[in-house]
Amino acid sequence: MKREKSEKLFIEAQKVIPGGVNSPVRAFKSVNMPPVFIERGKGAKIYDVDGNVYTDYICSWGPLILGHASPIYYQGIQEALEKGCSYGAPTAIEVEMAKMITEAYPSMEQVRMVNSGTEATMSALRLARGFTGRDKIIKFEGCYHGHGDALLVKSGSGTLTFGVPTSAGVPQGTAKDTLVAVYNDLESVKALFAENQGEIAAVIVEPVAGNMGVVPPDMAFMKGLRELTQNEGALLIFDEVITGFRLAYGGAQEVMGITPDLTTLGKIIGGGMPVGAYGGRRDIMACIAPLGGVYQAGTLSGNPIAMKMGLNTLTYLKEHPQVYTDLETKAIMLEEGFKENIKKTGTKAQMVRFKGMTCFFFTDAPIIGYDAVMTADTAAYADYFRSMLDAGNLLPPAQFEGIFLSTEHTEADLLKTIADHYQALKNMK
Ligand code: KE4
Repeated sequence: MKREKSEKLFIEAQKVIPGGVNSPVRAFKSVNMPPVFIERGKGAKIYDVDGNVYTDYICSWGPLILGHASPIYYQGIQEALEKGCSYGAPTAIEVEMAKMITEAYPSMEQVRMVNSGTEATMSALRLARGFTGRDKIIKFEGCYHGHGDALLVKSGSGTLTFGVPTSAGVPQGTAKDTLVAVYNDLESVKALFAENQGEIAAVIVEPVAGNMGVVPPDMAFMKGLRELTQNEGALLIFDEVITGFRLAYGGAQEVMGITPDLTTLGKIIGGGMPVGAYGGRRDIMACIAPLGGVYQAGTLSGNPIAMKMGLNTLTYLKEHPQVYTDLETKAIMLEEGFKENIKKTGTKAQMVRFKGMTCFFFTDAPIIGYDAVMTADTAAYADYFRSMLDAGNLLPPAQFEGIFLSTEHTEADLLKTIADHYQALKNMK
């Protein structure tokens, strides 16, 4: 495939944007090629500026559960725009959105809209600290919760891909209050609580880890976290920015039957527009300004146009619950096809799945946590990525990211991807 226009754009972009991109994973650095620049998307297809078409398995990193440019997102947007696009004052649609979210997530008795998943997790941490009066937090190595200082410690996603799990620029004074445990290892959490008696405000966790590739949760671990935080007077924060409205309409907490104290959301709730949210128990949310002393604000929080696109998306998902069984069926099809290919080619790799979330790892170590993920052959992933791209499949350009599916991926799309996957593995032999 030729990609001259993308290559030219990338040269231009790098003159005025650091690394030529507005988010590091988009740079395709770990797959050793210049990034493709996108012209447009429709359904499960995405078109680059050179006219190449790909089946899209990034889906904007999760928001586009209904695929690209679905008319469902856009219902009533023209009318909304004609009334204006931002007021800096409350609007009825923000109340509608808050009702939609709190009804879908009973643990979220109240919710505050923000503009990204990062803002959601940053705010949830500040709230947990303000509510408990404690400074320390626990996160898990390889989990990514956005780029807030306190969370860029041994994190995942792009920080893992680029080898900066603990980012430069995070003051030691901040990082010292971020304790890091091992995902799926409850003992590692208990040890931190024992060493920091009465000092831990919260544990923040991705209920299904999606930022070191996909690492399924051990249910005893998840239930143990709930019990441990309860006993220790710390808050349990479920970061459902990926899993919210994707794993199920009610997210991982519905699937697992676990009630966190706070939840963070993003991605799908904006329908492709910049939206995040955090919320939880009423007594905790009562600490948030203007009610309480924990400050958090935002010029464009609850933006009426973003709310309309988000509300359109959530309304559709609420009215079409079969979306979730369909997504899981597609993920199973991909999983079975990829596993068949691994067997036929004898490739040292595996396909991991948790409901609709999947990831193809170039390692045969059992994917139970961070250490296993780190055995993956990222050079092999890069070769595989380029081969799949040339065959018309846009996969996440990094081993430590999950595959995202949408309602628009058809059986024919998946069958072709499975066939391309076989060819890619065979060519690597
Ligand atoms: P944003 O600030 O990017 O909207 O959300 C941060 C965030 C928080 N929590 C979880 C569990 C997340 O996965 C994310 C962001 N996810 C990455 C993809 N793995 C965003 C992609 C990017 O950084 O460009």
